[in-house]
Amino acid sequence: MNIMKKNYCLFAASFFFALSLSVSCSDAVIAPDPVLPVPAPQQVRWQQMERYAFIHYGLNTYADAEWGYGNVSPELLAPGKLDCRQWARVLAGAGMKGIIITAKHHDGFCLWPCEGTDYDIASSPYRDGKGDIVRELSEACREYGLKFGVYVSPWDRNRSDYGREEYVGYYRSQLESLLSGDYGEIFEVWLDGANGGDGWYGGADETRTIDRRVYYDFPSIDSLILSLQPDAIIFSDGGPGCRWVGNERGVAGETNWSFLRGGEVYPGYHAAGELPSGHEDGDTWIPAECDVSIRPGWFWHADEDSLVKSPEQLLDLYFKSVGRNANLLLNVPVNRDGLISKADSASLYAFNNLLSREFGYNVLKDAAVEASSERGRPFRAENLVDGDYDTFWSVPDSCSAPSVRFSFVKPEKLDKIVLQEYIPLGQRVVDFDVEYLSRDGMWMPVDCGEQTTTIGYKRIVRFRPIETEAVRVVFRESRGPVCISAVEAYLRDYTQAPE
Ligand code: FUL
Repeated sequence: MNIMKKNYCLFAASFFFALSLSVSCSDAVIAPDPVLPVPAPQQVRWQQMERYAFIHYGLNTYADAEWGYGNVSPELLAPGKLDCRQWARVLAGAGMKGIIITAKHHDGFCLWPCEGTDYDIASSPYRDGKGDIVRELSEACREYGLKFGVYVSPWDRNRSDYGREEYVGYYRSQLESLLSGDYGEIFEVWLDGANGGDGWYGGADETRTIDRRVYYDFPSIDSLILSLQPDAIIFSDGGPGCRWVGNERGVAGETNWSFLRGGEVYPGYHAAGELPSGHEDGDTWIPAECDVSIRPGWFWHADEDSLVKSPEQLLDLYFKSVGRNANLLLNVPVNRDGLISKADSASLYAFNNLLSREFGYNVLKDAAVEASSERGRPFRAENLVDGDYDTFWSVPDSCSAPSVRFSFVKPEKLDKIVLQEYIPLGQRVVDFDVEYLSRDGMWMPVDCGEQTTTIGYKRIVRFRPIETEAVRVVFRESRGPVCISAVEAYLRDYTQAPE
């Protein structure tokens, strides 16, 4: 349908636009009813963070491993120059809004002094066994205005009791110690889907299989987390706070619904192919998060220093995650000195500069805005360009396929458009088109090479640069009247308002 859609008759489209402008839909000033499911307020705040960093660091950093077996000595953790303030400074400087650290990865080693195990930082030479990297980082995050989150692997390849009920009690006590408030507010708790397999298991050195659906009793783990940190977003393959995007390349679906069918997706879910787009018929708000590493591995390896993603690659990931209604969780591993390497910080800063070049000046700010229909003054089309997410343009319930047009005094150049739905009332848009007025007065589709289906919290449509006197967005299909918070348009390296 989508390909066919691109071949529609332009004449008919222009006729439709002219017709819809002349039809006056009945004026209603109450906001549209929500279209379920809708996000919790903390999910809206989380989505507004857009991009934040992962840090993978631990014994794997020294053992040159990705999945530690759980048998490496804590003696290895002896970073000469470890400085959590450097991590926070670099990441905040690169525009990240928070940091999530591997407090415990699959090897079971804890970066904080953890009761119930001696496979932790207290057994390492770091600060003579008196260190606590979770605390140091949480304080550095506060200092640099970043939110702080923890990755706490359910799988533990070190524990002798892994696979038995006792282990689940131990795991819960770990969550309690991390989330009880000692480390301040935690914005996200990351529950990985890798669960069970071979490991050291206290010397048993064997393979252990658990039933991923029932072993941990995840619903009660979620309740425990939320009882301690009510605003925390819980990540897992199936949420409940946010979901895995289904790949580790950092790429969301062009069509991306922020819903899943409740209770269907669990950590280690078999049909990960459903996750980039979500479930269109889902009944539970579970938006996507794109986790991806700046290097091939999640942990630091000397031989990957030359393989750090370039600023242009990071920019592309931004468009394919944040630009497709997902959040970007970008991993930046800390090296053996206990620092973010220069290669990584250089790429991150340059990526941040590229973003400023991409989004320098919103050319729609000076445009005349004209909608095919409006739902009364509080929902007028000018809300699209007022820079306030909480005001939005909407149309009467009876209006289908509305459109909005932006006209310039003189031709403007642009190469991308940013659209935002007002998600507190639900995700609605199913199908839309971006068009521009050609020199001969025809409405032409922009050349974006992507499906223009869902929008959600944010959708960025990049296209071959155009020069035009007007652009318009036609909302062809929607689950209820559209509620659009913002439409912006940009041209790379265009940073000045016109004279
Ligand atoms: C995966 C883990 O197995 C990797 O080691 C890494 O932590 C990544 C973010 O999630 O599932």
